[in-house]
Amino acid sequence: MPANLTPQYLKAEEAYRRSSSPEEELECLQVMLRELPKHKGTDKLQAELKQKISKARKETAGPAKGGKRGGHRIPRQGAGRVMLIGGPNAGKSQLLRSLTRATPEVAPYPFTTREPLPGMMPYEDVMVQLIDTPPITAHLLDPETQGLVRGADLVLLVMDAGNDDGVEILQEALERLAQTKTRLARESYLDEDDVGLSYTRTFLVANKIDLPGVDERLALLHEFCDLDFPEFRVSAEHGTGLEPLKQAIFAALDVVRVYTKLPTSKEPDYDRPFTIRRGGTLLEIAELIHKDVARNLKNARVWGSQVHDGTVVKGDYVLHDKDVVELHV
Ligand SMILES: Nc1nc2c(ncn2[C@@H]2O[C@H](COP(=O)(O)OP(=O)(O)OP(=O)(O)O)[C@@H](O)[C@H]2O)c(=O)[nH]1
Ligand SMILES: [Mg+2]
Repeated sequence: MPANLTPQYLKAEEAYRRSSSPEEELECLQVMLRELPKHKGTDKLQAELKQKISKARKETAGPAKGGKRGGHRIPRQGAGRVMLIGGPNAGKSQLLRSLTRATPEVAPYPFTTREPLPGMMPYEDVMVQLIDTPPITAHLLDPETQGLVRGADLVLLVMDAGNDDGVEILQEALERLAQTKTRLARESYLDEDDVGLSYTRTFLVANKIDLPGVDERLALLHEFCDLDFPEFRVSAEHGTGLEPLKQAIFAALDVVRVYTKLPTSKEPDYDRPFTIRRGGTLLEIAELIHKDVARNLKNARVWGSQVHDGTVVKGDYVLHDKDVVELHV
């Protein structure tokens, strides 16, 4: 890893991984190139960044603008984006049905889902975006799905643990992904030595545990596959094991909820919290409300677990889960 990467570089890199439009990608790449320490050790990285910038430029200028392009058709919504991926017939669509109000087609034969389809999963007082996808096989990997996985906060790798071919089908999907620069890991990161290589944090979801033989199949999976993802056992159809999965999904997003209140009202708006990454500041909340609020922010009063009630803070104040803030512009 090249040494001395600035906080600005790392921030831009994280934004690049999560970007949802070519324009955003281009902007992040330009910051990355500007912030990259220029010396022999970063020559390769510099060249790669330049290449990506020129590619992103073409994409933002090209006729495809605004059209369908890998992963950018579905806008980001809610506290985070979670992809449901896996081999055919694993129960991805059934899982989306069980966790959200979306109604994708579920059928007892493979290749039912043809394109990514989002749904919103309620968790406590926030919503999380889940996206069902077409199956991945040795010969099939939908480019839009691949793009979405790169920018996602979390992947649920769904395995059919109720059928004997489940292990092999999952392995095939993993092998297909391993041939691309979009891979799965315990934590999300970009490979520093190969900017295109992106890893997305993943949970293994063993589905159909209402059927017999699940333990044996999981043992087999671990014998043949060196997977170290956190593991959840569920029956999407019967609703078994979904609560712990939901909790873990929310925890993995690593967001804090912030309730805003007007100076004139006694109570904050408890129905619709804003969510930001843990470690985020008051200024980020102001930006979510409106660019003008961010620009004109003087200070805010905060009620929360970490401060005395009504403490006055500035834009760089780091928020905690369930803080209530009253912004003054
Ligand atoms: N027994 C059992 N069957 C399930 C469960 N979840 C899904 N199924 C069944 O498995 C079959 C496939 O489910 P889908 O949700 O369509 O699977 P998919 O992964 O979306 O399949 P593709 O769209 O082809 O990739 C259907 O017959 C479902 O009823 C479960 O928890 N238990
Ligand atoms: Mg499906």
